[in-house]
Amino acid sequence: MKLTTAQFKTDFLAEIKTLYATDLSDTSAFGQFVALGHLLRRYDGPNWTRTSERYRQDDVKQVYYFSIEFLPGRLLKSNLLNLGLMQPVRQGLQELGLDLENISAAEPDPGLGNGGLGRLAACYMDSMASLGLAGNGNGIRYRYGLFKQVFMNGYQVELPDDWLRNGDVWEIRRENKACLVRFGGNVWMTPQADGSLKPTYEHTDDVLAVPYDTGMVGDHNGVTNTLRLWSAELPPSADQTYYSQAQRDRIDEITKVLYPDDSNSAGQALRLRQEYFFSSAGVQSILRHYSLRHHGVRELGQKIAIHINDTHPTLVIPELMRLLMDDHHCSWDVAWELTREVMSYTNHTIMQEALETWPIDMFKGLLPRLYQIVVEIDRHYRADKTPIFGEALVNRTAPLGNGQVRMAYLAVIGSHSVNGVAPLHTELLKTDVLRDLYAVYPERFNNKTNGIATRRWVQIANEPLAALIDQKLGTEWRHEPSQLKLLGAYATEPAFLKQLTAVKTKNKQALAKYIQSELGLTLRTDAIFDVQIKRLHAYKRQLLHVFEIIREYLAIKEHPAQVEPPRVHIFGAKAAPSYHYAKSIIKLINALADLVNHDPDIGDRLKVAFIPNYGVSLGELIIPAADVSEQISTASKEASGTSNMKLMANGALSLATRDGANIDIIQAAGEANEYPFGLSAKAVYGYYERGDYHAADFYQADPELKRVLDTLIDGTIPGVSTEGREIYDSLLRYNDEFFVLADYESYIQQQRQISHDFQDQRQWQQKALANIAAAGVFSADLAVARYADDIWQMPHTPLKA
Ligand code: 7GP
Repeated sequence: MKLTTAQFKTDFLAEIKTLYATDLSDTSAFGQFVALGHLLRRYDGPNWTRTSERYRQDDVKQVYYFSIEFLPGRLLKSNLLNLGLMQPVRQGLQELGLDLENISAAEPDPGLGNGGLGRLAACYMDSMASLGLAGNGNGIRYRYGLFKQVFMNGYQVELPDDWLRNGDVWEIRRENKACLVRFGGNVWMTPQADGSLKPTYEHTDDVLAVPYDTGMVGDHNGVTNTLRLWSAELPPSADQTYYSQAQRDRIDEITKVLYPDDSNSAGQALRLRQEYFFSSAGVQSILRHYSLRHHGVRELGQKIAIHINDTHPTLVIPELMRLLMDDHHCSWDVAWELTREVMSYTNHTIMQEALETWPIDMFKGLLPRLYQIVVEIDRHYRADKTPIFGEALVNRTAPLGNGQVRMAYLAVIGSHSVNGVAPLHTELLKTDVLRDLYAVYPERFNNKTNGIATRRWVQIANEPLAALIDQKLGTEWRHEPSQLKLLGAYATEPAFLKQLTAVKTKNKQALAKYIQSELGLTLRTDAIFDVQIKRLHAYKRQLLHVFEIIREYLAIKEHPAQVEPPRVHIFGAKAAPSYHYAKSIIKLINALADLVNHDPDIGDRLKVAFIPNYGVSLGELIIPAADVSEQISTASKEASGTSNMKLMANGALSLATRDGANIDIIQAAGEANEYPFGLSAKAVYGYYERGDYHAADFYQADPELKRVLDTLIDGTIPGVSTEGREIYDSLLRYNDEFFVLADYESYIQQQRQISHDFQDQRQWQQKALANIAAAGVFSADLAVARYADDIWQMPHTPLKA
């Protein structure tokens, strides 16, 4: 949209007056943020209304992306960017004596997700709007997001994240669109005159699902889509006193707090209630909306796609069956055909413990009607498939088995598409995790490699880099990230490489300033910024990175004359509160940081910064400042990774195992521009098959490794006698589940190579450039276009691949 600086200033001052009945000098940065948010909503309002109207009038197919997590990050700057208002607003604020950065920092960052899965959902919302796809998000409006992490004496402490305390400027509460979700009680089916069955419910606990909508603004295209998050409330009732306090609490609890588990199934009745709550409310509202325009449900498959982001929303399958049969009078066969046509499922992990299952007794008690339907799905599956695949395989793969409802199997059986998120991951789904179901439905399996929103992760997070790219390529790359590859032409232009170094230094200074103020740690910006940011999990192997730090520490202590380029090791990672081992690693890193950072022999040659409370906003600060991107999971364990893509796009070189999308990154940027190492997935599976991994052999064979490991238990690192012993034992007594010791040597070798290569800044920046130029391949726009083409069958703005 067009907006002059002068007009903006007038509008902004008027907004301040209306909201606060005072003038600008009397407002806080947060107050200014709220006013700016209101103003942007006003500017964008016509787009949002027009978008919904156009979808309705043209009766376009709509996709509903169901996800129990969304991690959108702050929206102020991304809305400004996508509306094309960044320049006049920044300028106008400056003329008023304000700073956009300050105001943006006052915006709460909604932590409605744990990690990669939730952030991916948010990147995809941005891309759907930017592609002009009729894409809707559907999730939960948690009153408390993921816990706020602080460190006390080096230990992780979790504080509540009260992100809604001052309200949310972007959301619209739509009580008129609320629906009822039923739990518990009894249900029985009564035959009707026309031969159909009608359910009668008694003693159910009814919960009111109230939607809150947030506009998802497309990239300069006038499109604003909707992210709908549901909140659980007391149903409107004539006699409110009927609800006891316990009942009120039970309702309140449903959308109160996000489960802090990542790559782990949370086996709690409350989690199951959350899952059914947003699945049911979402599907009800889809059908209600659809029925406004259509008679009957025959066209459902042409007009609606429902995407199941990991197994948490799988109950959309039996819920759609329920509504089609009980409310729309479909036969089983018609309902089943429509359901499978509409549904598609993405798997995000191969970790066994993340494959959700629910005890049948719990499921039946909480969702009696849904249970009847799942039993029926199970019965049909067994009847259809046993003659072809035999009883053993069908028993292994049916939705009901071992006293459990098996969500992943239900998701595959009830969908027309199942995808993994990187080629290796999809391959492992076919050959390992979902092997038996792949035998039954080979045509359903496909790969959709993850992607990231370069708008947020380059244009917003790294303005200096974006401006430099503009100088060379113009601005088209901002809407077509694949054009980044044209940067390759400048690899031999020394002046440009120098500018790249200058950009990186500027970003390192910004991060160093933050670390100085938060951790009181002074950093050299000519040091190698070696970054690992992701959830704390044994398979992600922060521990391997720790061993490199110990090795560097010992090397400086023992051979002070040997000079390597200075290093800063930067971590950001939350551990699930109940994940004891991960928390021990946090304590170890903090204790090591304490030792290293205060040792006068070390000085500024080596620093360790564990930045607390990692999340989207901190990612935007850390990623542009990284030289090295640590992607060091045990091969086969990381489904894809997405921080690997964000770091690459910002010119960090990957120190990476051949796991997840690292493989594709290494291929896209070229082996020579990354630092691959370690066991392959095949080698890891080889160990599993032969059962001949002996971690202790590596310890015995490599004196340097032995020396490093011994520091865990010999008092070298003060304050970790318990944690050090626990970790040491996990490696040597319990045989190192994630092959840390097997990969140590090749990892260290690449770390040495990095220290060597970093000294030639020209060559280093050429490699960084190769990474930036290749990053366009991993644009979320391209990924979402592939979902639209292959899975959802939806037309969209064409993209130049
Ligand atoms: C993550 C995967 O661990 C990561 O490799 C991938 O890039 C990301 O999803 C997006 O696809 N998985 C989760 O965050 C998660 O919670 C458990 O998985 C269901």
